[in-house]
Amino acid sequence: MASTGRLVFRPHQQQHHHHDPAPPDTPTRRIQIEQNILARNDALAADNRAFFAGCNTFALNLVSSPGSGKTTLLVRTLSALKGQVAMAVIEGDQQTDNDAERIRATGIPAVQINTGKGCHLDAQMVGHALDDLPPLDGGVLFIENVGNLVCPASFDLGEAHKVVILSVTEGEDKPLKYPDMFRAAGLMLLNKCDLLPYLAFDADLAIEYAHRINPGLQVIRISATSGEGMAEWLEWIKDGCRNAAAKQPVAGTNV
Ligand SMILES: Nc1nc2c(ncn2[C@@H]2O[C@H](COP(=O)(O)OP(=O)(O)O)[C@@H](O)[C@H]2O)c(=O)[nH]1
Ligand SMILES: [Mg+2]
Repeated sequence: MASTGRLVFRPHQQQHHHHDPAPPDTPTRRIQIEQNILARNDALAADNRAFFAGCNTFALNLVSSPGSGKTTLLVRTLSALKGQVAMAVIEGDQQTDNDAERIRATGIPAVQINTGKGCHLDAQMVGHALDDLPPLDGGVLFIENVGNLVCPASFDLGEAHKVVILSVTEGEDKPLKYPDMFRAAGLMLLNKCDLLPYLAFDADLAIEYAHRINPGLQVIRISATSGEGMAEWLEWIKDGCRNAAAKQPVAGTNV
């Protein structure tokens, strides 16, 4: 596994409601199974969070529809921060390790997780992937989730923040249609802003909708292509790394 850096999760290994084999599939039973899965995930996410705290790692869970520009933004971000901040990437997709290959081309280590039929990463998958990554003391771990605005909202991975990427080609009302995701996020990147002159997309309206769902949501207008907004995003990441480190007790002091 370490040799290819790619983890494949087959359905029989997954704790996922779509594959539960229990025969009496009543609504009550289904709710019970979902609650058990989420409780188990939350416990493993707490383990990941404790691990990140113990090694001063700022972990970000990047969530969006397919094609909003997560990997493109990541590649640009890694190239900009390389040499300043320790970084690694966990890539989630149903199939292929194309995105991990794109990340590795920057020289930053990446592990690909293939979820098979699964529509999201879970805390257990991320915990396994951490075994294949170098320590990142004071650095940042980017987790690119499976492209999907629904399921990843419910699964805590132990991250400091979910970062939701909405691109201007997707329609202003996505925050209203998929409120759980926008409620769960700490930052929204409004990507592909370079295309605004060619579209009827109303960026102010999209941001207003996002704030209707989550009034405290921070928003950065960005373009992975033109570089607009990149400086603000990079500062946000560096601030997060500093805060993650500041939360740690200083070694050798007894307060
Ligand atoms: N015009 C424009 N295209 C972008 C931008 N970011 C990504 N793309 C394009 O959007 C497509 C999907 O990008 P990708 O990074 O694979 O999206 P992902 O599925 O979210 O990882 C690619 O063709 C990118 O070149 C951007 O800021 N502006
Ligand atoms: Mg991608």
